[in-house]
Amino acid sequence: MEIGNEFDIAPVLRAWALEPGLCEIQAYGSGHINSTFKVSAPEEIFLLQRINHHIFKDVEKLMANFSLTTRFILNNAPTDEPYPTIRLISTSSGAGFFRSADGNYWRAMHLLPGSYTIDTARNTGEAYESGSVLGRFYRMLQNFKSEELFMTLPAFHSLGGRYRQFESALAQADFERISMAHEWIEISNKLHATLQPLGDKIDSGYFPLRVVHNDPKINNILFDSRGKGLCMIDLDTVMPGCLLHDFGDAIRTTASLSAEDEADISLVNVSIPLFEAYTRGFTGQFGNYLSDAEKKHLHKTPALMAFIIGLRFLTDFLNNDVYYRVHHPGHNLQRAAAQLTLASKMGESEDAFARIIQSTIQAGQGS
Ligand code: GN1
Ligand code: MG
Repeated sequence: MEIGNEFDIAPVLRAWALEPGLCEIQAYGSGHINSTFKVSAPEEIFLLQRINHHIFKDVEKLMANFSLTTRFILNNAPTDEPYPTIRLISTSSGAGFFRSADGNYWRAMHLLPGSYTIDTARNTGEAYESGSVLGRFYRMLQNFKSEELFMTLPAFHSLGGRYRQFESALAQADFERISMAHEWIEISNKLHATLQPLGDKIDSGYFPLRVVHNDPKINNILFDSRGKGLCMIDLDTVMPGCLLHDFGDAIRTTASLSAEDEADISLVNVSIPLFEAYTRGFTGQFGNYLSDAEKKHLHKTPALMAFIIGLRFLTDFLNNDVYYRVHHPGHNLQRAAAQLTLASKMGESEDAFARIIQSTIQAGQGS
């Protein structure tokens, strides 16, 4: 990717007192919203990220959430259990981010040497580590007061809200896009009817309000060079919310055998061994803190989250791709098809999920 064509990077590097001619820049990661670059500067290799302020409309508040949570973790992580959360690099004037003359917002973060991310779990060890990292992240933030955080994206995972956005996209979409998406619109309506009771229960405030990540998909877990899970990354959506959304989102990406945008939907399937490993890792760290209501509903959340994400991709397709970065025409529809297929498969697996959750928690494999 030619960064120079998209953004004027030189003033950004200078804000960190770097000489642009001495830095090598490469596109990094697979996020759909922000733009991330790996910068190899003479003294350090680090990450530079453009925050998408069309989506994160209040960057000051987003950065305040980021600083509050990472500072809390750094100050409170037990010494016998280090949790190396991501850390910001201040600009040379001491600010947490830089606003360039073209109106873009940038921040820099340390890159832990040798660390890496993955887009799908390649074995049960990686799934276990991923679950364990999410559980540790929650424990690190257990005593953090959620009222201190700004609600930067209100109703982020509200099924009711997302369904209304889908309905209004459908009401104004092009005829051509509606006919291309026809099958997936029908499937969405059926999935909505099945999943609405759980969505409404969450939206009604039935479950505990906690500090949650809101985007704990597998590529937001950082691993060290030996394959050990280190920490959660991409903290932009950390807000007060419902743990069930996180568990479901993690499972939709960790216990699925295919990519989020798998083009061949016959390959979209659920892996029970990967589910079991993730759940063991997660409950091992956080099983003792789950409420009874949470325990009773965890098994239904992978279908719910695959549906919510699939519906959002479909909505964006109907809106002519204004939200997620797409890599080819029809990409959002392809993503929607994969996630809506996955939602059905996750739903078919929920009895197996329930048994595994119950036995994992009962075995107390965790605490
Ligand atoms: C977006 O940008 P990225 O890839 O971290 C989205 C998440 C979705 C995810 C689907 C702010 O996250 O909610 O789950 O795509 N983030 C936002 O992969 O909408
Ligand atoms: Mg994200």
